[in-house]
Amino acid sequence: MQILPIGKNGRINITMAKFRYLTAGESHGQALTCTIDGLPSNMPLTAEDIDTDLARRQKGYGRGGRMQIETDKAQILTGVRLGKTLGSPVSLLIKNKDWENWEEIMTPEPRSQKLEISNSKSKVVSRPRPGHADLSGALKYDHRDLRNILERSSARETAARVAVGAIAKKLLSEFNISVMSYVTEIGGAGLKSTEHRAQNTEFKTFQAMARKAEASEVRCPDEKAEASIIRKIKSAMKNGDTLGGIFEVAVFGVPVGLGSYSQWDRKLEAKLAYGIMGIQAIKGVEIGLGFEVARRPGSEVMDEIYHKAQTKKGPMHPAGGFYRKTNNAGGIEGGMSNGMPIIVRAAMKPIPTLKSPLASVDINTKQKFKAAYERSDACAVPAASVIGEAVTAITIADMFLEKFGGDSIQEMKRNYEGYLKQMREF
Ligand code: EPS
Repeated sequence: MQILPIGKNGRINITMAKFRYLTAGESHGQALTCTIDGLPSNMPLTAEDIDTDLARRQKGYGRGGRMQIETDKAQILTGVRLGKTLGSPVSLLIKNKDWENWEEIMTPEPRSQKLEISNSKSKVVSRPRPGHADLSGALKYDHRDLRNILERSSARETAARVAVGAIAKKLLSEFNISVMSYVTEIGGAGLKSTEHRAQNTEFKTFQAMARKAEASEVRCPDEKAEASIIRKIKSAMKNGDTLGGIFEVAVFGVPVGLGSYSQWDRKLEAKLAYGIMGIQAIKGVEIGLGFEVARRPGSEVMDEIYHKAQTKKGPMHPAGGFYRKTNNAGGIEGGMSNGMPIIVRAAMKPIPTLKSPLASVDINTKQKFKAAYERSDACAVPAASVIGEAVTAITIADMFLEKFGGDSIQEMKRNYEGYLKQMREF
């Protein structure tokens, strides 16, 4: 880990991520791009590894017309040669097919007075949508056209984040760590009881749920729940309304000891919540049993500790043979992974772009109006679940690099094996 020194301006030290990335791009601009720094060399990586997740993010019942236009594909621009990472920054390009319909409006070129086009044709937006970044963004950045805000605050940006997440997953897969997700609720319908709560510790159970989710139009692993969710979305669409929901991400194979109890900004829950809360429209995060811990006595919350002796020749156990029969902690105790599956749950609010718009005020005339409506999705919770996987994978990859980081994948594997040996001999 690198520490930024205290600057003359008195800023405090902050820990710097090992896996760093930035995304760029507007929703109807030419393309999305991202740059990733901190990947080891010699890691196999192809565009197909990324495109699979890009396609998964585009699916879901309740998506609007835009997804009929786009077929997201990543072009690897830098940092990879002959199918393997070089150890240099990896940068990606994802083209917006819709750009050709927006070129005149979104062009970076200055527009000459002569060619000035009318407000309706230039798609100037002056009626902010309640719940969107429109109004606060316009006031903050001093824009009179809300398009200058909504183009970047749009969830289109998450395509780039999913691409970064696919690379993080690829790195984790080198260490047999897998990330999966499914939707539990949409608009109040779905798996509401504790049956979906991640107290189960079995990889196979989660894998079966994730497989079912993959085949579901709303990424829900339960057929009855899926049907009730689809009914809800249909009715919301009919009413010109939108719906939010809840998804759960599970990570398997994480060794003991990612994160640390020693400082607030090194705690694994804190890092995971930071990543998840950074997704557009997310309003809540839970780890493991989540808010339910507040309703139960300690005896029904803590996961009791057991041990199974390890044979010297047997497979290395990530927690030296220590295990739990329950996983209320969601795989994290004291800010550190404990060897059990990591379970993160998140709540997404409904999309603020409503076909039956809500009350708003025109920023120019200050008159009451109905908010602007732009083509949008009625529900994007299934997509959010794939984005949740991506940001969770990025956080785990970052913490993994912090603990086992090396310049090459071979060096990381040596470091990791040494740690597993330490666990076995503990
Ligand atoms: C979005 C509005 C819609 C969504 C978009 C997010 O786009 P458009 O305005 O082009 O119809 O489809 O999501 C994506 C483009 C995507 O790739 O997920 C918004 O306002 O946030």
